[in-house]
Amino acid sequence: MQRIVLHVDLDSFYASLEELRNKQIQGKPIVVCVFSGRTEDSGAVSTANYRARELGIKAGMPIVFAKRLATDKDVVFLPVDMDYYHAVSERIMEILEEETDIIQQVSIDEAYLDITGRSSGDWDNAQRIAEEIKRRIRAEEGLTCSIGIGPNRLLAKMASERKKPDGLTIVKESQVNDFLRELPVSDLHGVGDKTVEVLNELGIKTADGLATFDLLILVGKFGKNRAKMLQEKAQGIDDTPVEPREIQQISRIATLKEDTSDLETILEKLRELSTDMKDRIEKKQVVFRTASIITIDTDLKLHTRGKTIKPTDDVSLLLETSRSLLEGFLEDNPGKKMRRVGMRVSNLACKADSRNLEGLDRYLDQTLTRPDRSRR
Ligand code: DGT
Ligand code: CA
Repeated sequence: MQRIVLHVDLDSFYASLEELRNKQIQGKPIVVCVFSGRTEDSGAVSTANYRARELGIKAGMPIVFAKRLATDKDVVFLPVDMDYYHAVSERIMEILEEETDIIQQVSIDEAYLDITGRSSGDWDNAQRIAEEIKRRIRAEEGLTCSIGIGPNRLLAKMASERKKPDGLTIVKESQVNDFLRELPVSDLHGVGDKTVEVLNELGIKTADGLATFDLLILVGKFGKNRAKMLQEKAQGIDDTPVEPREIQQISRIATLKEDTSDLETILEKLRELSTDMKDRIEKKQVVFRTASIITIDTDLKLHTRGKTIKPTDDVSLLLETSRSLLEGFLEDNPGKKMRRVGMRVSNLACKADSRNLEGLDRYLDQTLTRPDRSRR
């Protein structure tokens, strides 16, 4: 069957998320920064939305430079809020998980999906899957993404970069040569600036130029393995499998009907979420050792509190722990109203392996409670 891989990449991720939660900055150029705190503007740009990119502002640039480019323009500079980005990222990955059997998340906003089985190796089916993913991410999270589809990871990744933002690019097996023909070597995924410099010195500018170049000369410059790898890339060859990583945590979060600090109202919402959590815990065949609550207050600040318990897959224990964590949180934050609440299990282990964990726990319990005979 034709192998089909899909690469999903969210558009200007952090900046889009900032825009999403604050109506007042919608439509403006937005720059999200990591402020190092040494001086007011020391630090670097983490990302810029596409309007800010039009001004020349981009990731990695010192904030001072970006501010110079923004002079006299209505540009919004904001600090990163990683908790918020991770919470949304997790939900997006869950959407992707539901749309495929094999997924490998490679960064906070990027994942490869092997959809060979789902699409039955058919490109039209693959396109429909990609359209459904785009539709869901937009409907459920209000975000756009760019998707590339190809016969392997390398081509899927390069296809997703071809049209951004909100793109969908398909490179079928039969279109690979056309796709690569005039592609600058700098656009080959995994080929860095230094390599590009050496290739340019050799007069190699495009992927097809690289693919047909004398291998012996390349070996002389880069060594055997790297030279071979470069020529394979230039031909769009890549056998790397999409390898699912072990999931680290499972969480659910939802918006309350109205902002509240009432324990029972919040618990009611958590009970609702727990049915979904139960399904996922069963589906993933895991036990958890840490139970947490997540709350987002009316200032959109995210708070989490967690507790380590004995390995279990019992959601009623999660609810019980959530209640006590929530009681403590509300006590420490009197009058603070919540907008969104959620729960999370982490410290996961495979159910199949959990017997060993339980055994270990029992062993530790016994050793800790057993009287110390040596002193008698
Ligand atoms: P895109 O994909 O070109 O539409 O734009 P982004 O912003 O999604 O860029 P991407 O996919 O390379 O990276 C995803 C997020 O990772 C991005 O929103 C912010 C963060 N990030 C990217 N590059 C840097 C960087 O150089 N420094 C820091 N601190 N964060 C970065
Ligand atoms: Ca991105």
